[in-house]
Amino acid sequence: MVQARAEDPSALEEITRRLRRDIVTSTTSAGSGHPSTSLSMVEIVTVLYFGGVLRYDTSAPRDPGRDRFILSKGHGAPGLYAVLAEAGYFSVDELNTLRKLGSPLEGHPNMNRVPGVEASTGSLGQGLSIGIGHAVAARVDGRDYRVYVMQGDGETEQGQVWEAVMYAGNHGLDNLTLIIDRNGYQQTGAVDDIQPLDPLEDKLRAFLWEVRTIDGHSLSEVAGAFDWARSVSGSPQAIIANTVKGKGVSLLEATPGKFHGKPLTEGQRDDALEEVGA
Ligand SMILES: Cc1ncc(C[n+]2csc(CCOP(=O)(O)OP(=O)(O)O)c2C)c(N)n1
Ligand SMILES: [Mg+2]
Repeated sequence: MVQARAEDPSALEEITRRLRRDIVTSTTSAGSGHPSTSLSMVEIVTVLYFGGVLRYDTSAPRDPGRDRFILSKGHGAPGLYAVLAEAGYFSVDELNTLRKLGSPLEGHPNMNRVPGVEASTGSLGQGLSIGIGHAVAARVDGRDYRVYVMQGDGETEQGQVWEAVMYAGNHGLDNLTLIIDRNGYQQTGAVDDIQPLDPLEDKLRAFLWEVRTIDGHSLSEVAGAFDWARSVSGSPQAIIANTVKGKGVSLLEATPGKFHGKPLTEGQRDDALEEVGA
């Protein structure tokens, strides 16, 4: 089992550039998919897989002692695939088969076809419940693995999420960390215009969670939040990561409400790749 840790921050930054490149390239090549959703989570998955957080073994993806990362916002699949390829679960070349007929890299992650995918997600609101299953199983089996779940802020409106939040708090699941990718937008507009979440920290605390809010694009803040999460005992932890939908590609950042689920054209992709600088 490895716990990959890049030697210095610039190595992590270099990984974020490659992941952004792969997200943009694979979705344009597919002609569909969710680049803006994937771009907001890049620093978080980079630190999870390369900042010494997750314990995993690409040659034994189902090792019972591994830590679990569940992408509940399954439409962020291009971002998940990019980091799994970077980690070595499969080749980076395969990313360009995204959404193509016969490819295991479906529009939403399929745990039965892609090594490293922990849960088949895409129907929003389910990942935290699945994560709770793993967290409880760790207790029952006497294992020390940890479970990380990432969900969207729009997704956080779902009823099932709050039932799961209540359960995890009541059971003090301290091996469970929820990351909320708070990029401010859902499919049809701004979260604050549709179903505001605030006071989000207070709500989670009322359900007996420990909570921390961070800048989800600061590699050091993300790393610090995971250090903190592992130090908490007796309660599940929520990391509210303030992010920018489409981060790193100015066209997407400027129009987050319009670009949900839309890939860049080839011309826009070329500009984006220059901007990303991978
Ligand atoms: C149960 C369910 N309802 C609706 C959808 C359609 N849908 C796909 S993405 C999305 C918006 C999600 O927004 P958010 O959770 O904020 O994720 P972001 O793309 O901003 O990271 C919706 C409504 C879905 N996938 N599942
Ligand atoms: Mg969102």
